[in-house]
Amino acid sequence: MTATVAAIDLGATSGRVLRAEVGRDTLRLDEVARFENRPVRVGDGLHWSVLGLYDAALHGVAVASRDASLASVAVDSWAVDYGLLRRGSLLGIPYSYRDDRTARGLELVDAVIEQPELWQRCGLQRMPFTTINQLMVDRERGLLEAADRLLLLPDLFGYWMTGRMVMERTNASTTGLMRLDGSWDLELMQRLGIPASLLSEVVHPGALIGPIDATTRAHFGIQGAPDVLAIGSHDTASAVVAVPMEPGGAYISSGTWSLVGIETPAPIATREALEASFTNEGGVDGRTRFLKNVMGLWILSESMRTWQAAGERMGLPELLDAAAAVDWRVPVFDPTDASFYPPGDMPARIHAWFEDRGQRPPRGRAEVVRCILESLAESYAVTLRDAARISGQPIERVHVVGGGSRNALLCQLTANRTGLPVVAGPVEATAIGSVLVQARALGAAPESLEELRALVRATQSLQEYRPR
Ligand code: LFR
Repeated sequence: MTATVAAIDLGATSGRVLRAEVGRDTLRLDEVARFENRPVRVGDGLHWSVLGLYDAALHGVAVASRDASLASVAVDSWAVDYGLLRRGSLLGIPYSYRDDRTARGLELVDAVIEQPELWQRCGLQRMPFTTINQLMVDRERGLLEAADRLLLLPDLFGYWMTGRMVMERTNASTTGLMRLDGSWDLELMQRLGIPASLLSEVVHPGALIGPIDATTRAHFGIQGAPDVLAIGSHDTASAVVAVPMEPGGAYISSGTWSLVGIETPAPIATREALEASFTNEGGVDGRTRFLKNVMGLWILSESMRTWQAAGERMGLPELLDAAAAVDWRVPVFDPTDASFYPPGDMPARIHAWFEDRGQRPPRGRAEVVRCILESLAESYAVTLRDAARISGQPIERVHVVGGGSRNALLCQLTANRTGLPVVAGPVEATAIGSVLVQARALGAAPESLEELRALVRATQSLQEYRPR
């Protein structure tokens, strides 16, 4: 038996819809829609075009539902961002986590609770954009007074499709409002003045959210009556499901961000983990994603954008070839520095980073690209060493999944700097994690994560890089 299912995967720079046929020995995917995602700046800040994304995604589902009977659909996206609602209507336009109001949010949270205590409770890496910080800004601006619910973006899409409001567990774990054991931190919410009435019932990956309602199906021309299922709706949670790893394996989920870490049976909320800035996010099947958010190809894509605006005609493949040919040992910078979070002229920021420290900055585009990739690879290597030391789980092999797995230079530099073999692929790990968990819920795919990963290994093309 196989199941035909669809994944809506929203990334910070693009979204896509994939249709898949999944069985015990089958995993075939095809992309049916791809669309741009660009946050839009208006007077009060940087927002996501959620209606545009919803429209493009549901038209994609309609395409996926033609000439195949779709059993289910699921949505994932980046974490932390949300919509506020009142009596079922969305209030305002959801903010992008890259809006700089988050700096104010951090201050507001810090005034109530100190970082070590917060860490003990939720186990999350200190990041400016965590939901809890954003909510404090909403509160200060009086927005929470108007709201009676909060839905993270995949849950908002699920609600729009089905009429049912839920909060999926893996994404909920990125809000800062959830304790390490998966319960809501009601006491903390009270201290912060965030009303608990904003929360909805928590569902776990695999749960049925509900059928797509008839009005929605008719509006978008969706054939049949697919169900909306919960999956790891935090994109990184779904990506980790599809990492074809075995014991000793670590992962880098590489896209706009690089999420670097391991899977552990339980959270690790030790002082060492706090000091090394690790996060404990909820994984599918109750596992923990013990990882660090190490920035990602965002620095490169923003650099490309800056150069293209200045008339550069060389595309990414040519620039990567030129970067591979750079033959001096370029210096490295710390890509996790907060100065690289907001959109803008990354080459200038990199230049300033070295100048401020009295070091020779890279010159020319090829050197800058090489410098970005070497810096990312170096921070991966440090992070993986920390992950192994703190968890006591030895790391023998590194899996790179997501868009960055296509970047051969980055994969090779990662192998060199970690001294470990790197296995690259699959590129569409997030969508694969979504369709596997859907198919499993429908009884068409194997039960354990280990078997699901074996299915990925057996069906997807993977590339190995040896350290040089
Ligand atoms: C990756 C990701 C990361 C999260 C960041 C912001 O797409 O979901 O896991 O830290 O985006 O939400």
